[in-house]
Amino acid sequence: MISLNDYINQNSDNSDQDKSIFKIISQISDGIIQISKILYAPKNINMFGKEGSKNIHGEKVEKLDLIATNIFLDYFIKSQLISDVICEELDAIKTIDTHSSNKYIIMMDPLDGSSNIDVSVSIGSIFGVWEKESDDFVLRSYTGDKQVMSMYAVYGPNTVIVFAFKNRVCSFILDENTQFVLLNENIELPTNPMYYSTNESNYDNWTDSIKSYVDVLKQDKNLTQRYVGSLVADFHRNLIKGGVFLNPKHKVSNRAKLRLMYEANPLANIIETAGGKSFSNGQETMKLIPENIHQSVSLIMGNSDIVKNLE
Ligand code: P6P
Repeated sequence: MISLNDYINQNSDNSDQDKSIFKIISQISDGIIQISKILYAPKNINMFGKEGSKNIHGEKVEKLDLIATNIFLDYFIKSQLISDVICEELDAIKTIDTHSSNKYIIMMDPLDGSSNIDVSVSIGSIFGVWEKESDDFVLRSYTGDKQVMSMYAVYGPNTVIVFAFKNRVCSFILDENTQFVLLNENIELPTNPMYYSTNESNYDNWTDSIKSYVDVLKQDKNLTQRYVGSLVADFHRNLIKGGVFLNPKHKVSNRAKLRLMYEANPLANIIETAGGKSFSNGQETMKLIPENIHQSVSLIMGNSDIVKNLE
């Protein structure tokens, strides 16, 4: 079994960027291990449940949302590599350390799908890493295609991390020694996709082009419908088995649900590195010019031969 540390030693070219990014991967992984321990063996079940406040999106905050946020922020401070963090649970960008050597910006959803915790459905953590472009933070500069590394954890029957770095997608699983060991060193989307994934209760809110597209997917005998309603769980299944995931915008209000900076962009980078495509708001997801740090977008992503840009 190859541990994450072994993998890093074998694959780092010892450039400053490789050393920095692999250190960030390692730090995030340590935070994921801590969260995994809390989820699977909580010291105190009072760590679960609603915290009582709502986040900027009006969503009820789970206690674990804030615990996870603080765990990762602590690791980012310790890394001495992170300048600023954008986080679903923080209203504004958080400056960690503007020291010149701290030259990366992290955008994260620390615990996505946390409303599923109380029904024991898989949840995840999502991260996108950009090199800081200048001393002043200009959001428009941070398009998804400039990510240096993208990563997620899925807390399911086991804890798995997946990251896209150096033009490859690889995965590791948390073993009995609480160490991440290599699962797949080069994930590529299967050529025969198995699933289409969307919340069909929103069907009447979709544009005619989305409705027609999903109607075609339903007729495809090679596809079956699978939808968990937890983004990382749905994404990970489709990355491994092949398929298309949709969370379209509302045909009238134009409102969308998923966040560009710390959900759509990191996952788009991973799926496109694995050979797929990702579209949001009628464009390639990673080409979208960000307008605000918590911007929501539609998301259609999956195997290149079945995913379509429909908005
Ligand atoms: P819908 C969970 O609350 C979440 O943010 C994502 O994890 C998930 O993919 C999405 O919402 C589900 O959205 O439209 O199916 O309710």
